[in-house]
Amino acid sequence: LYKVQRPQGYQVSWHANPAVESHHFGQSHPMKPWRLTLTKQLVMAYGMHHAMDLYLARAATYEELADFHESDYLDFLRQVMPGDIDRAEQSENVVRFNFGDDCPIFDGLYNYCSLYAGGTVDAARKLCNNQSDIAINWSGGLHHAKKAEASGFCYVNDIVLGVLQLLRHHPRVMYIDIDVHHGDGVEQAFWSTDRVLTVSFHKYDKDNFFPGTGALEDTGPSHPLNPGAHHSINVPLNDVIGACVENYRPGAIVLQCGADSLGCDRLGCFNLNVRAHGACVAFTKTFGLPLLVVGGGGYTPRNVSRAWAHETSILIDADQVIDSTIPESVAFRNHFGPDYSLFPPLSEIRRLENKNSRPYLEGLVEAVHEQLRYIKG
Ligand code: TV7
Ligand code: CA
Ligand code: ZN
Repeated sequence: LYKVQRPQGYQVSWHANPAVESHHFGQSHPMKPWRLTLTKQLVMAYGMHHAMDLYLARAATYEELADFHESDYLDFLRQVMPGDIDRAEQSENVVRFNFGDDCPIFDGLYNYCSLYAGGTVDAARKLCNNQSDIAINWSGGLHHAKKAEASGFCYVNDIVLGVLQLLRHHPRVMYIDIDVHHGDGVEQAFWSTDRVLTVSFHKYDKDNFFPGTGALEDTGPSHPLNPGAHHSINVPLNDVIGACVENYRPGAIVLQCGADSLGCDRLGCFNLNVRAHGACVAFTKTFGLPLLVVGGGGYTPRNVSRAWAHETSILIDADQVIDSTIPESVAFRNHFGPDYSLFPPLSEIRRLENKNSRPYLEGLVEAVHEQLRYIKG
């Protein structure tokens, strides 16, 4: 049996509640909380759980959710039932709060939301208490939720709640989002403050790709009396994130690891492999700052679980010691065939044209560096 050593000199905490995993968005809906089961099975089969402090996530309380969300919205979320989508007396709120195909009302919805949010709030508090240096909640990362609106499979914005906790202890917090979609909910929540720097990498196509926001030019409200003026996009991590951290000097970093930026994702159209996605996590870790790591998108469960298991191994400093062949003992091992590797050749399975030319990328980097002149920590 595999057993991984604890990392030297720092503590990693794992925040999860298995009750999250059994919720269903509906047969054909791409969001499958079951991917969390698969991730946990991999992490355990590799013995990585021996290297972390394991916490059973509590459900976030109504009051905790109300740190960001409006009570009208939370009241609705708490009392809706499957079927209300078609019930006339609820139709006004269903529309107002944006429930529907992307954000269905399913059994246990409020329970699901409060559990994934509780995990992120707990994780942030452990970082603030110095009881953890890197805190992980793979069930969180639901970056589209607005204060009174569900959006893009997200109902409650656990990231915003986590950042709000971190802001109690740190003057500045940086948010990095490698999900293929724009982290619009987090950006919007902190649009008017210079205490949070949000950086999202994403596919941007105003008319054809959800949510259609996050252009390079959308850098924050430019009014001279408004302190928030900072948001960036679509950029090679090393060249940009390093400069952002150096300039902004955050006290903590929140990293959203949406795995729909991997090749072969059911919804995404990027082409990262598991190692490349993991390299973003490894790079973020090099700053040695308190780090809150959350999940997010990811719609091909076998690859989501590979990526998040690999990233867990990076965070506990065990990526060099675990075997790239998926352990014999793992539950649902058949999902990982025929290669049974942690690192399948994703970018060769579905050949995609590289639409980000060198000059285009250089232009983006240049623009972000230009923008950094306005940002000082
Ligand atoms: C963080 N893309 C969330 C990403 C949210 C993306 C969308 C779907 C989709 C929904 C389904 C479904 C789907 C195959 C894919 C404009 C619309 C088009 C709903 C059918 N199959 C994250 C949200 C995005 C729901 N939404 O960042 C039920 O794809 O593009 C849209 C909006 C209107 C609504 N319709 C889709 O990764 C967690 N939705 C099948 C069944
Ligand atoms: Ca993103
Ligand atoms: Zn996404």
